[in-house]
Amino acid sequence: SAEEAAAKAAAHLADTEPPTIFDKIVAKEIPANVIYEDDEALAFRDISPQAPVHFLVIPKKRSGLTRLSKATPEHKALLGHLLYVAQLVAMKENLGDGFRVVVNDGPNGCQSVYHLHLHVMGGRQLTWPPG
Ligand code: IU
Repeated sequence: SAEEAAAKAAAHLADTEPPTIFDKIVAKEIPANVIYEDDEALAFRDISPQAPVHFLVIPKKRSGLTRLSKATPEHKALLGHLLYVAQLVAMKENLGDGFRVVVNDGPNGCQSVYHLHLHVMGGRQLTWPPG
């Protein structure tokens, strides 16, 4: 459909944006404390943890997802997979009492790395609302 073609074109355009430090982590060009990996996703500990457990889940291929708001219908399966991995690794990290998943989008969301990533935080009583 025309809508799908437009979505494909948009995804291609977004992928022409410069690589980020997360591409180097995926390529193992810079070290990271990787705690989970499969064909599509990587999870590693955040370098600046905001909770006793704080890791990031990212797609290995950015696939145009510089930020969540770039998602198209083609990304639905990948987005579902990332959320699935978030809880899988949370359970491996003994966060059975609860945890939080956050996606910062854009300037107002305080996003700093433009390669989609889910923050997973836990290991203490979290508070709500976040700042
Ligand atoms: P943000 O949602 O884009 O603001 O989050 C980026 C996160 O990536 C932030 O929590 C950083 O501490 C983290 N991070 C990292 O773990 N390793 C790095 O080399 C870089 C950032 I640069």
